[in-house]
This record gives sequence, structure tokens and C-alpha cells, in this order.
Amino acid sequence: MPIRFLALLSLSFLAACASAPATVEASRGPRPLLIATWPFGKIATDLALQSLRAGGSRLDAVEAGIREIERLSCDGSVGLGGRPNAAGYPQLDACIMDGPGHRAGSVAGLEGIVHPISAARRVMERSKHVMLVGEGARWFALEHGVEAVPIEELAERKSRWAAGERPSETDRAGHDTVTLLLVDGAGHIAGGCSTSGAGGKLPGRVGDSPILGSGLYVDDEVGAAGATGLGENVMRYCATFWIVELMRQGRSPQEACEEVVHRIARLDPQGYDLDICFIALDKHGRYGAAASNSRFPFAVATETGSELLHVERVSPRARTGGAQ
Ligand code: SD4
Repeated sequence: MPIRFLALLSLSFLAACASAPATVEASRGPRPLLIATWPFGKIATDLALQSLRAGGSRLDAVEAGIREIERLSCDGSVGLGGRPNAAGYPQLDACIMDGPGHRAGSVAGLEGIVHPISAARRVMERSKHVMLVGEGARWFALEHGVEAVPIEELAERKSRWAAGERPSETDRAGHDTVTLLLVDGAGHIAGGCSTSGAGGKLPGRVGDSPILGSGLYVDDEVGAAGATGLGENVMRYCATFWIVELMRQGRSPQEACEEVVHRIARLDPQGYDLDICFIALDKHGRYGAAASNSRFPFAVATETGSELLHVERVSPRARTGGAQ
């Protein structure tokens, strides 16, 4: 009898052991997994995936995907064909981050550089700094061989703007950012983003995209998050750092993105009229997205292919006045 009992006990122990990993597996998504903002994100994820398949590193993949959006100046919001500032010329922001080593590089207010994401990567890999801005960032990019266009004509536009002349045809409404996150087959994470920022911005305005923890944040222990939308509404809340920290506390990427939209809407005088959208993924190959005030398309890619998905705006929570 004791032997039979022991046998039963060991059988149920073995069954429990066998089912434990299966439960964990069930909550896992595929790896590698890539996610990127907006419909043009699909071009970025596809190229990034191609780069991984060809043996490229995480950073090669992030850079390749984003460079293509910069090259195409997709949506008139990224790269040199992106939105002009109030003085009528584009100033570009970008950053890149790699999970292992918690490394990052960032450029802001960059003029006449074709691939800001490559400039950001060089800041990370070839300088002892994290962020360079304006003239210094352009000088560094040129020194490190990032493709550039002459900017002499910008001086003329700048002095006209400083003298009070304002271009009439400035797009003040539009803005978008390509933000690409990936977790590789081994569970390591990287991400990057690039934008011309808010159309019609004041010269010298820096948005959320090149600010770590605002437009992009990567934590190799947990996951990554990226933002798009009006930078002023993202950077006041360190939104992507917040999303990653919620994931660390056990929220799924989807829950974390939604929760941060709700919390920002609760804190902010504009509530859900804020223009903010987030994407996130975690080490386990799960992803999520959320938006405050509009439908938000994004692209997801795995080894088996890529697709364009979207989320509707979050359903607003009633304001209770207190912390929830
Ligand atoms: C910025 N966040 O500079 C960027 C623009 C953007 O969707 O992503 N718009 O404010």
C-alpha cells in the first residue's frame, strides 16, 4: 500500500512537473518578434526581419528597418522629406537602444543628415556620450560617415525666419514617428525610432523620440516600449519607462500600454484628447499597443510573416479623482 501511494505520488509529481513548462510556454509568443508604429511600420519590420535572417545583429535589424522609412520619408514625417519646422526646414530626432549592456545613442535637432538612426547608432558605438544635438550632432555624423546633404541654403532660411519672415505653407498639424522594437530568438531586446517631429515646431524644439524613457525605452530584463503622438504629451510622463516598469511588475505589454494611457489621461488636463500611442513587447515574445484618441495601426512580424494590425482608442475610464 505505501509503495502504491508512493508511486501515485511520484506520478502526480511528474505530471505536475510536465505541465509546469507547458503553462509558461502557453503564455509565450514567438521569437524573434518585431513590432513597429503605423502602416509604414510593416516596411520597417519586414526589412528588419530580412536583416536578422541574413545574420544581422539586433541593432543591424533595427537600423535597417528604420533607415528604409527615413529613405522613403514615409508619411512625410520621417527623414529629410519629413515635416518642416516653423522656419520651413526639417530638424530630425532619433534614438537607438540595445538591451544587453543597456546601451543607447540619440540625436536631436539634426539638420541635413539622411539617416538620423545611423547617426544615433554611431553616437552609441563610437562616442562616450549618449545624446548629441544640433550642430554638434551633425558634425559628429559627418565625421563618422553618415550620408549628408549640403545645408548652406538653410542658413538663409534661418536668418529670414529670425528676421521675422514666416513661411506660409508650413504644415503645423502633422507628425508621425517610426518606432521599431524587437526581441530576438535568445530573448534579447533592441529598439529605435526616428522622426522629423511635430510639423511647424519652433526651431530647436526636441520631441519625445530621442529622449530615453519617453519616446523609447529598452530593458533587457523585461521588454521595450515605444511612443508616437505629440511628444509634449509623452515626455512629461516618461511614458515608455513607465510602461516597461508596469511590465516588470507583471502586466502584459497590452495591459501596460493601456494602463499608461489611462494614467496619463487621468493626470493630464486634456484627458483622453491627448494624442498619444504606444507599442510594447516583452522578453517572452508578447506584444501590445494602445492609443488615447484615435485608431492606431501598427505592424507585427515573426518568422512566419508580418501583418498590419490596429487597436481602437482605449475606452475612457470614468474620472474618480483618486489613484486607482
Ligand atoms: C514628436 N512624437 O516629435 C513625435 C511625433 C510623432 O506621431 O510621433 N507623431 O512629437
